Amino acid sequence: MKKNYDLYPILILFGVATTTPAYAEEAAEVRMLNVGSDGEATVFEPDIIRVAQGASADFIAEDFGHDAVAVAGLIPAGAEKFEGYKNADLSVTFEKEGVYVYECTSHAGAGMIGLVVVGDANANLADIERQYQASSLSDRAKSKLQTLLERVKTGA
Ligand SMILES: [Cu+2]
Repeated sequence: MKKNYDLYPILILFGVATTTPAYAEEAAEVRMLNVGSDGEATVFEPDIIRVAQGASADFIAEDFGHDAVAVAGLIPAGAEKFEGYKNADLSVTFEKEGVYVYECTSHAGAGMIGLVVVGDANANLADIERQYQASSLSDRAKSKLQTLLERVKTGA
């Protein structure tokens, strides 16, 4: 009996699609905005993204005046501190598991920060909670970070 080899590529594609986690199928993308969809000024949207270990995220300079820069001491141990240029898109590949806190250098004082959660947040969540009060973040950024960390812990 002759086998129908034409079906094999379809079966292979189906296999890949069913074994890939849902969050890896969409490109992780953060927009840098003057005004967020909820009316808040100078925001990263969404302010928390989750990516698989080894996956990338794009920071899109949709409005002028922003950048995305990792905050020293508030990223996983041994992780590369990413640093974008103002008004430029940035693509970052995340090799180390854990939570990355980043800010916009121009609006850090206004609390323009965001989180990238790579794999399991618990890899360094306790470290960040212990260290962020002593970090270079502004008071408004610390206050926002507290809220964001709560959302990470509750999965919101
Ligand atoms: Cu900004």
